[in-house]
Amino acid sequence: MKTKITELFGIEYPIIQGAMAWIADGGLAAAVSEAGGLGIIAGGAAPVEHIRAEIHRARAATSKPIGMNIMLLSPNADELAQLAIEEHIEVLTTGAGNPGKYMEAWKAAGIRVAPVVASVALAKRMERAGADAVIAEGMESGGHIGETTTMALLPQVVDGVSIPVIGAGGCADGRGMAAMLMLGAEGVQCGTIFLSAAECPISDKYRELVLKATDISTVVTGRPSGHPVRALKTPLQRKCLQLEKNPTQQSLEELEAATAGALRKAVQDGNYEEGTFMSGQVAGMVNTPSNCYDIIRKITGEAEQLLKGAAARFQ
Ligand code: TUI
Repeated sequence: MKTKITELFGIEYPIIQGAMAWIADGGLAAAVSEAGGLGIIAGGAAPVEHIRAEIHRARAATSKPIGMNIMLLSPNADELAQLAIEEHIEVLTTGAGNPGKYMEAWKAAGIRVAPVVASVALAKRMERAGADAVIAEGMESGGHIGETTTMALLPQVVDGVSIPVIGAGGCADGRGMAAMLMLGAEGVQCGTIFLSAAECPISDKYRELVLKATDISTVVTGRPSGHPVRALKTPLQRKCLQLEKNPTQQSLEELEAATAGALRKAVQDGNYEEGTFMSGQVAGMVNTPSNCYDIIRKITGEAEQLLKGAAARFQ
């Protein structure tokens, strides 16, 4: 399945695994890359030496390209930016900010850079700064999100830049992939579907909640603090929504305290009461345990069939 993105990243299928903080480790990234997509190691949630070890772990498991993500709100973003250069990471993605100040050093090191954007304006700025591609992420996504849906954002970003665009948010099967390709994407980024993969290191409770989720299982909290986050509707998210109805300085501080470390509690401990189980809106379509190889084959196979048959459907 050749597109500008498979060419640019040196991969077989234009599927990028979303960087999920505390989740996307070297094992998951290697499994995705080995299956022909692009695996991404999430940087930021852990000390730099831990991320370095995860990169080494992925390198030992696959000789295919490996990506890394830098969450720009992370206090060690500067160190991670340097780590990517030292470890000869093939592809860097960024989230939750503008990576402009790092771009020159990354390009000089020969790294392919694809920042996540939630607006056309940032996409254009990233193109001018030298980005090789952008990832247009709609608010269907799990985790930290912007305000625009994939359906509306993706074609506008495609129209706004000349570099290849990867669609993100709302893709868990071949229909989503075909739709994004029709909107002008050269590839897709998927996160939530990989929560169903055997190689994904999440607690049993996390996997169970995603597999059981429906179309209306996610909520967005954190809007008053300026960092909206989509996650499964669990006791902590309900408490956040309640407190956000009448936000005061005190309640926002209370929220901040309840939220700190809540993702780790979900991922590692499966703590239903105190965890934040980040997930995209497609959780309702993620119903069966699988593995990275089968997920990538299924999505790309279905998309190819749909696109091949499209003309015949409307005669
Ligand atoms: O970054 C993500 N998703 C994330 S990061 C994360 S960890 C976290 N936990 C708690 C609070 C905040 C973060 C969990 N999920 N996706 C990429 C993404 N980037 N989504 C939205 C954006 C974005 C938004 C605004 C990027 C740039 C931006 O504006 C930057 C500017 O300077 O204009």
